[in-house]
Amino acid sequence: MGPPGSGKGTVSERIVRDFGLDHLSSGDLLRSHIQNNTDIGKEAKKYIDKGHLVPDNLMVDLALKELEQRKSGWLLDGFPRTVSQAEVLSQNQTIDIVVNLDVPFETIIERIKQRWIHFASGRVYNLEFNPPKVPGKDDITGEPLMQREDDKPETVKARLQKYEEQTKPLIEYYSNLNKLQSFAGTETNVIWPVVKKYLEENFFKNK
Ligand code: G5P
Ligand code: MG
Repeated sequence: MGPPGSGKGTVSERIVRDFGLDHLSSGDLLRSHIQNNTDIGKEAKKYIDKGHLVPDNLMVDLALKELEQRKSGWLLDGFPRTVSQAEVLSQNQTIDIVVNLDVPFETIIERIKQRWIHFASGRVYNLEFNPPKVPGKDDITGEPLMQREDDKPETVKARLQKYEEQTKPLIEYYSNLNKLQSFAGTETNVIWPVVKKYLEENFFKNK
């Protein structure tokens, strides 16, 4: 977990690369529903475009259904995002470790301006930090990159505010359960080796 733009997607890609977990990003899942114009996508879009969270019941049903299809070893990115989502999740699944990315809002606002994504896969680029090999094109498929609708400065402001109000309480929730480890910093390349070492020593060593 972590605020919008803190690097959840970027760090998740590295965890998947190095540890081979199955990555489920709630944002990517919602965006694929929007792109396919499903009923869930139409409903979710109303909230996402304003920078609000989609309602808990919609999100929980969607995420739990996805997890049931995945046998073992998954990594959640962006879910749960409210205490009520976390409570339902814990009734259905076991969480081993919660990684919290603690990145200042000023850093996030600058990063998001430069973000481009490959919609179909969720691969994330940044014109400064990890630019695509060919400008405007996805490295793997060569398909065009896009900017997210909710990355407009006004919407980013709303997302950060919703994070403060609705998601930050989860830090205490998982801390009280002794599951949370926070990693503070402004650069993913500095945070990542520390996250990796922590996961190796505290989780994957016994797997
Ligand atoms: P999402 O899609 O989960 P957010 O807002 O939580 O959206 P986001 O924006 O996807 O999170 P991130 O994954 O944390 O950000 O960050 P990232 O994409 O890896 O990195 C951000 C940018 O910074 C990228 O361009 C990356 O390349 C760059 N970058 C990374 N590290 C560095 C660095 O060190 N330096 C620099 N310069 N750049 C760097 O959710 C979207 C919406 O869906 C709904 C909500 O409406 C939400 O707003 N939603 C939910 N609603 C209810 N409940 C849930 N559980 C929901 N999940 C999603
Ligand atoms: Mg993301």
